[in-house]
Amino acid sequence: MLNDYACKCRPGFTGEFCDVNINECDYHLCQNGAECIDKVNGYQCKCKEGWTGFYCQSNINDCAGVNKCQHGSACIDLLNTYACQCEPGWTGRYCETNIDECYFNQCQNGATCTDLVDDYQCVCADGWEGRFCQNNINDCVDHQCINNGTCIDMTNRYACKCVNGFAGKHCQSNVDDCRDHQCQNGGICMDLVCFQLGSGLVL
Ligand SMILES: [Ca+2]
Ligand SMILES: [Ca+2]
Ligand SMILES: [Ca+2]
Repeated sequence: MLNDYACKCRPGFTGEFCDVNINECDYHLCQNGAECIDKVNGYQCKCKEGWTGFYCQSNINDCAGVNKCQHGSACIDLLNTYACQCEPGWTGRYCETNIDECYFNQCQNGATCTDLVDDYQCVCADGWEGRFCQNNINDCVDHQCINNGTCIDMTNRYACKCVNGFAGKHCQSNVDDCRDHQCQNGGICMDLVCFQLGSGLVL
């Protein structure tokens, strides 16, 4: 066969006259939804957002460089974004918000609540103590009830319950029990408390 010839194609072409650009995308290895772009003797993977690498096989580390995670939160790489894993007591996209633990507080007896990180503190009203101000302080510890008066604990104060014959805030007054006496027929009223104390007797 005279004048016959054959074409020896350059890589990437085929056909009797090398006029066919081989579509290497027919057997591409692009990953993760990447688009394949046919080239001469090769192809290129056009990655979807968040992927990188020749075959788009690598998830870009979106935590690298600057991330906005705050207050000690860990950065978690996601696809084309990231999330912040908050430490206890913080919330928000970037853990920027201090959770208000006072919203559901157990402070009692008129206490005010102070928000802390993952905690709160009850600031007790006068006369109360304890984690939640649940304890009525015993104001009788240093009471000044005298003359056998009984101390009664109240809120931020105490009262004295006096025995018969005494009165006053601290039972300090010896009442004149004869003031309205009903001794009749010449009977003489003796103020018993006064008499007993004066005579050295003790009830
Ligand atoms: Ca990523
Ligand atoms: Ca808080
Ligand atoms: Ca008290």
